Amino acid sequence: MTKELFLALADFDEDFVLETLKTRLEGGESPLSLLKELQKGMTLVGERYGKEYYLSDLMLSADLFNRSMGILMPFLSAEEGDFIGRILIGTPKGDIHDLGKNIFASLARGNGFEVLDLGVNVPVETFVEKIIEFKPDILGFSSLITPAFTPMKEVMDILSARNLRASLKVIVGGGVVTATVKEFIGADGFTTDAMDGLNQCKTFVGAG
Ligand code: B12
Repeated sequence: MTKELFLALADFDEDFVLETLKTRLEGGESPLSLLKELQKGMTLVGERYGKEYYLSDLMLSADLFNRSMGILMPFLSAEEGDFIGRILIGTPKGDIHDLGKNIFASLARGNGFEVLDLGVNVPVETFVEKIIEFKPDILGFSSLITPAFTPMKEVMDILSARNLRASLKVIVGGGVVTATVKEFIGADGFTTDAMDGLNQCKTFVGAG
């Protein structure tokens, strides 16, 4: 029996993962369904972390995931849509996870959004300054660790205090995000899936 892709990723079976991706893409499989399998593999790495895996294993998984995305990305961002809106995105202060953010940013760019990506570990004030400068329709936070929830709330509080909140839609994405996080920071949407996030963003700008 052939090995499952998500298991191969979590076991760091690099040759198998990269070969399987190429073969299945050539066979006409949807890059989005392959992405879902890779994401499942990363979730499994997360579950193994603290048991049999260490920080070095998280780093290994990130490296293999990036190589895999090198193969998938050209297929994911192949479509170029008409301009439908602007998204400002970033990973808040204290958090350096960016694999999912980068995927969402590419997907959004390939679907007609102009995206300004502030990167990782973004200070609260930088979010606010760049929102004033770039005037996005949507603010997208990417958040993978719980300590990053408070800085997001701080950004939101400043936006409300300066009357900048009403003209923006806000979405928070990332593997650990739930409806509770959305409520805590006062966002309009949340997601753990880039495609679902893209659909929410399209609806926000009336292009859904
Ligand atoms: C890879 C990884 C790392 C890598 C990150 C490399 C990188 N460049 O990103 C490294 C090694 C750096 C790392 C470090 C740490 N990590 Co880490 N990491 C992971 C792991 C295994 C996978 C995350 C990942 O990339 N998944 C794959 C991507 C594609 O999925 P995703 O991020 O969810 O993104 C998808 C969607 O959510 C969505 N999306 C993402 N962002 C956005 C934004 C918007 C706007 C939208 C619409 C959509 C969207 O689109 C993506 C595609 O569908 C997770 C496990 C997990 N369950 O997630 C732990 C995990 C997130 N890490 C964890 C921890 C604890 C840490 C460390 C504190 C470990 C340590 N002791 O130092 C540090 C924190 C460093 C810091 N200050 O940020 C915990 C967090 C627990 C918590 N609740 O706080 C997790 C959950 C592991 C665990 N089970 O304990 N980590």
